[in-house]
Amino acid sequence: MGKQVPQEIESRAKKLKDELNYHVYRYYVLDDPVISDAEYDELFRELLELEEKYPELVTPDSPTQRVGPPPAEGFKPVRHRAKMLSLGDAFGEGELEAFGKRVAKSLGLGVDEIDYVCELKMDGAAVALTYENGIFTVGATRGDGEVGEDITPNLRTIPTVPLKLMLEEPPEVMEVVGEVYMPKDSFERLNRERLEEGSPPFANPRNAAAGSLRQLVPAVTAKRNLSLFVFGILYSTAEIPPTHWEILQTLGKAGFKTNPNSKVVRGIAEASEYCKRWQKDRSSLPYEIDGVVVKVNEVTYQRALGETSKSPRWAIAYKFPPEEKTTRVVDIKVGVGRTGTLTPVAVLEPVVVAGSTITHATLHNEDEVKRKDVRIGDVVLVHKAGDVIPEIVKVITDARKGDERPFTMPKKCPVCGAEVVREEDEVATRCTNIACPAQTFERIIHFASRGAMDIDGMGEVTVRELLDRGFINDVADIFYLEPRHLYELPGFKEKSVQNLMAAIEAAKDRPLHKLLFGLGIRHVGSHMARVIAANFHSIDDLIEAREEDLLEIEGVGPKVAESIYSFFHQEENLKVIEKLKKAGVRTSEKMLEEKNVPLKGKTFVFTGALEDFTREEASEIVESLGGKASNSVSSRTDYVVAGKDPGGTKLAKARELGIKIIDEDEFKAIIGRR
Ligand code: 3B8
Repeated sequence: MGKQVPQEIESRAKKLKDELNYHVYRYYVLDDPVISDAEYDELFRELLELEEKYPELVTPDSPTQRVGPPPAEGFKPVRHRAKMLSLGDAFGEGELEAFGKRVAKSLGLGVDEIDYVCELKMDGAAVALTYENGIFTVGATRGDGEVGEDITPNLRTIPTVPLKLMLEEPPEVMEVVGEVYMPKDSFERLNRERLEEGSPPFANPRNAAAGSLRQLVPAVTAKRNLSLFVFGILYSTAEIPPTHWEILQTLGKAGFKTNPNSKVVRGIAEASEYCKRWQKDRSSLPYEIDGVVVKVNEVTYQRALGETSKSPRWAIAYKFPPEEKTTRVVDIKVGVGRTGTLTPVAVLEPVVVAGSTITHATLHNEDEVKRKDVRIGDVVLVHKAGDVIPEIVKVITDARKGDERPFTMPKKCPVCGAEVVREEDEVATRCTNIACPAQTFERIIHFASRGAMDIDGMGEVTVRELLDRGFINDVADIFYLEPRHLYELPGFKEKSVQNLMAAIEAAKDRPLHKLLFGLGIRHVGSHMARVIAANFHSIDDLIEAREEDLLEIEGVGPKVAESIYSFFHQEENLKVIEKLKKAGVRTSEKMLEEKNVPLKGKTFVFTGALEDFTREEASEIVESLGGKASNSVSSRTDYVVAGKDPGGTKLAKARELGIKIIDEDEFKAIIGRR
């Protein structure tokens, strides 16, 4: 310890911290400062000086800590205390009404007897903030809903993130959820600056907010003018108020900024009015919104309604209809996906739609191009809904000059030159070459992606380089890479090689559903992969499965069953799976290993004759359940199983050591065979 901190200095520092935090709150949360910037600066400098002299005074809730040191190494994973679900969407009034009916029906109430809270849906980055005894300790991104990234130092820089809750008796632990956003004007300024310095601009304020939160240097985040609206309590050791509205009030009292436009309404009709109003007025707001969130107000009703695996049943996101703009089709190119599907893509003159710059629009397939009659050179109306891929709504045929060129699907794969086919009753045109580099590339990218095996550093560029050098040809080859391979890639040095090797090693232990999703089986998305993994606990079981077995799973239809079955009956795929196993990639559920070892650490000794098993069989059963069978009684023995005519010495020894003696029936109960 350094110098002893004099009592009066310590209390002065505490007073300064509380006062400064209060003024940040007045300025940023209430937008109603009570002192001048100069006065604030003076108090801040005084605190800074005290902390320099007595470093013990630096506490996590000190306003001087808003720009602290960067995270030690990248962003660590943080598990949320409850799953951060995402909202189901309602497009249009009809779907909102349907939501209202579902809610009313489930609760056994009339549609007009339910109160809802309507909130503007911020188009930012969702975060979760943990407060322990009122002090901000951990802040994380949403991640996959269960595990996010630790971005605490960056969140600290946001003035509307309270470092200390303004509550008399803060809960022991509270995890609060909200949305970090960048105001429109800050976004525009940032992009102007980026263009000037030659950096690529952010496509929209949401990307700018998310990108700013993932900065490795908190001082950069601090300059981005981010803000936070909170909208819920994910977890608390304290009692939660009985309505969502009161939750918002409580959060406000604790020092958080909540959206001032939130409103309690009665019945879905009023909620619908609120949605319409903000759909019309959204451009008057200083930040981007992409809809309205409608939430059942009563917490007891929320609990009664519950949630699906993805979304709460008590809330819905009313999505605004997307903005539309016209632009010109410069070219129509053809991409090849991981299943070999040829997809026509319109190359557009860049245009800003709903805050994003759009340069491409998918045309899905040959029929779609024909149906819409999109030609190269056409003026088209493009539409972009939230974060989905931009689409061409229609061609402005009046704008045609006559020199527009129709599109024809190529007869050869644009990547490998192999024949392409289009099956009778299918819309997709496919490349026939299963070794087509485009497919291999896309498959590997998908396998390594965040939602799948999450191999950090296995991006497009790296995969391309590895493929070009012949270091990998399929997804399993990733696990056979050695540092010497990586050193050959441009830009790879000791640190990056180490990081990628470590990321690959870590990927060997992903849950089964991630592997299943990563394999890229047609019709098996990440949700379906979870469903399948929950029912078949290993790849081996899946290989053995018949289509009928798969069809027994709820949610699995003939299309999925057929696809899974045929995937696991293709020679190439089985070879890849074999290679994955050999490399030590986990192909079964970890749970399985734990579930099936109820006798782990338990030692059995048998004496006398058992009626239903030979001693050999009994020992095998014990071992199959993770236990041990021994021939002699010792202090490490857990059970002595006494059959007919037991030998005297084993029993005597057991009694002497106080070891439990059981009969055959009790043994059968333990092994679950009764
Ligand atoms: C439940 C409630 C997700 C959300 C929610 O402004 C849930 O409430 C959610 F599972 O994502 N972007 C909001 C916003 C987002 C959500 C929310 N409320 N105001 C937002």
